[in-house]
Amino acid sequence: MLNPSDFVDCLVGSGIDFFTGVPDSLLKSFCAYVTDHCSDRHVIASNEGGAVGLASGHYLATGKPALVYMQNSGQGNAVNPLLSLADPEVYSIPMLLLVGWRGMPGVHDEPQHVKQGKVTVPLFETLGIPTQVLPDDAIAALEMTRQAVAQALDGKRPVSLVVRKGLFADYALQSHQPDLCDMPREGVIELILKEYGQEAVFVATTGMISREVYETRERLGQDHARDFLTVGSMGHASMLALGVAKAHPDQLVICLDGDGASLMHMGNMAIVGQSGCENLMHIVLNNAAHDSVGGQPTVAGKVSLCDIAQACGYAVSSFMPGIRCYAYGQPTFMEIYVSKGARKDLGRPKESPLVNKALFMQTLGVSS
Ligand SMILES: Cc1ncc(C[n+]2csc(CCOP(=O)(O)OP(=O)(O)O)c2C)c(N)n1
Repeated sequence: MLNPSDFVDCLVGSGIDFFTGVPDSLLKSFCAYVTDHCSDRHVIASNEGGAVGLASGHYLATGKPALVYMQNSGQGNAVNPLLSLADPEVYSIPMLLLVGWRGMPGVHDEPQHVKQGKVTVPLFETLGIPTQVLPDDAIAALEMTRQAVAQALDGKRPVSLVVRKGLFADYALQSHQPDLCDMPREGVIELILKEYGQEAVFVATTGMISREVYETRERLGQDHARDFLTVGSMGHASMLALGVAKAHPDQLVICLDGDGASLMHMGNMAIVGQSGCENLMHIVLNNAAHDSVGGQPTVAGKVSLCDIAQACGYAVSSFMPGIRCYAYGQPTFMEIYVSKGARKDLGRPKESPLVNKALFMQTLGVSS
């Protein structure tokens, strides 16, 4: 097992003292350690492509490579700047990528990680990025890290290290930001489902929000056919909801989003805001954290998502039980502050994504 502090010391000793990325559950200890100990040299990016951009700027300004960490789900977000900015055939910018390997072949994982897990290493190979899997032995892992940094510097190129589940020794985040509100997210989801659960169809975002929607439906004795649980594809739920809302103008469509997810592809807010779909309600459950992968902070505690939504063309509204808070001639936006954390015994959807899709389409009267 690798101690996150030893890993950071090794990076610093090898010439990397700037860290950026998007948190991942397999890198939870490492992300928590840099959040606690490297605050002036660490930026949590909104998406993995942005982190590659930031690392590139850091190199241009200092001549030093940065570390970019991500879950392998974020490879897609990073591909464009890796190929058209940092690649040796373009600006040739050294950086080290640290990539959590969800869905590693042979290790059981959630359905959304299986395909990504299979293609993680081949995808880097196709991109021409030298890639190695960090071994479990700490000394060997540190040696591989030193060599990878040297390779990035010598070749002036991105080099990646892939991280298996359980590599990092436990380290718990110390610097928790205070909660924006003491209302648990699952309690708010219950209120929303009690109010709109049988009237609207729902598109829920990646992570705990989808799992809590599923569990709350079970608890309320409601079926799951009105909910599309976007288990992967972080940041795209609002556009998915827009696709449904445009095709079914008489159907209320509610997107239940997270603050991390809405920041990840915030441009979607401008498109949804200008869509004119008054049957679309976009609700962000804001805990100012990437709660589902370890609670690392987002900037959403200090950024007014409501102001942004209003400027994008949404009607900003509040959740009021018993009152229909939508259909203002434009899409509705609600930002609801919630606390961090979830039940320890929170379950996962029992149906496969394919079954979820078929039931949801059936609800919309479409055959799949
Ligand atoms: C492209 C991509 N990057 C990273 C992840 C890992 N990930 C899963 S859930 C999550 C945090 C989501 O945070 P937020 O939307 O604020 O919801 P919360 O978990 O706080 O309810 C992250 C980073 C992912 N699934 N996809």
